[in-house]
Amino acid sequence: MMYFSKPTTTAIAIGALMIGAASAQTVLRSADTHPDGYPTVEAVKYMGELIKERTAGRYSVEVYHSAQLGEEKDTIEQTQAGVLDFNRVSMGPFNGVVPVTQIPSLPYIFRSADHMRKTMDGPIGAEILKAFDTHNLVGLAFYDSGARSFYNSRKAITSLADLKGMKFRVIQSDVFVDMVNNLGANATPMAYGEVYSALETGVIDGAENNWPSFESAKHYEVAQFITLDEHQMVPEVLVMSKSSWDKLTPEDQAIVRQAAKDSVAKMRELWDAREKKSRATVEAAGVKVSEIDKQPLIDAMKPVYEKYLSTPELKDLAARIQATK
Ligand code: GTR
Repeated sequence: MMYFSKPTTTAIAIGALMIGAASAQTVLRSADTHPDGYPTVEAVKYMGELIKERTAGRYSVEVYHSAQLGEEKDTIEQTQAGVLDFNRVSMGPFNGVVPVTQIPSLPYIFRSADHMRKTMDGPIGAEILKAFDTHNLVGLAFYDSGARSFYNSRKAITSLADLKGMKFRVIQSDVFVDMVNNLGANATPMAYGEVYSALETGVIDGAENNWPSFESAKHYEVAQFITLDEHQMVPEVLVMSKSSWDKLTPEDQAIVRQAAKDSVAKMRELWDAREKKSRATVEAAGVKVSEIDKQPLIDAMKPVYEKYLSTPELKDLAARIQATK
C-alpha cells in the first residue's frame, strides 16, 4: 500500500526557498534585426552564456532576433527608455543619436577589416563607447560588419557614372543619404525590414550591405547585381540600457562588460566564416559580381567629409582613425 506522509513545515520551507531561488534569476532581453544563427545573434547568445556562468545563474540573456521587437530605430528608443536591456545594432541608425558614431560610418575611412578591428579595439573604440553614456545607454562592444557594397536589380555597375540617377535604399542616417547623393544616385532611407518588398516592387533600384545581410535577408533574390565598391565598414555596436545597467551591482556590471568584450573574438570567428559562406550562396544562386575602380568614388566623398568633420575634435578623431596602424 502506498503511503504519503504529511509534508513537514521544514519541507514546505525548503520548497519555498527553492522556488525563491529559481525566480531570483533575471532574464535580460536583447534585440537584433537579424535571424537566428546570424553572427551577431550568436555572439550575444554567447555573451549571455558567459553572464549566466559568471553570475552563477542569477542573470541570463534572451535574444529576440529577426526584428521581433521592431526595427532598429524603435529598438534604440526602447533601450534608451529601459524597456529593453541590451541591443545589437549597426552604428548607422545611431548616427543621429550619438553624433560621434558618424565618423567611423564615413565612406572609406577604414582601409581594411584589420584597420577597423584595430581602431575599434583600441583607445578610439573606448572613446566612442563612452559617448553612449550621455544618451541613457552604456556602450559595451563593437562587432564586425564587413564592407558594404551596392547591389541592384537593373544592371552591372562598373563605374561611378553607372550609379547616376539610381535609387538606393540606405539606413536612416544622414551620412548614408549624403554618401549616396554625392555619388550621383538617389538615397531612400528606409527600415531594413521593408527593403525586400521595395526591391521586389521596384520602389527602389537597389540597396547596399555586406555579404551576410545581402544573403540572409534574401535581397539577392530580387537584386541580382552586386558591385564590390566596399564604400563603408560600419561597425556593429552592442549597448545596454542605462537603467538596466544601474540595477546591477558594480561586480555584476564588471561581469557584463567583460562578457561583452569576450564575445567579440567569438563574433569575428563566426563573421569570417559567414562572409565566405554567404558570398558562395549568392553566387551559386546566379548573382553577378562586378569590380569597380574605387578612386572616383573616394574622390566624390570630399564634400561628405567636409560636412561631417565640422569641428576640430571630429577632424582630429578622423585623423586619428586614419593614422591607426
Ligand atoms: C546590416 C546590419 C543591421 C542593419 C542593416 C541595415 O549590415 O547588421 O544591423 O543595420 O545592415 O542595412 O539596416
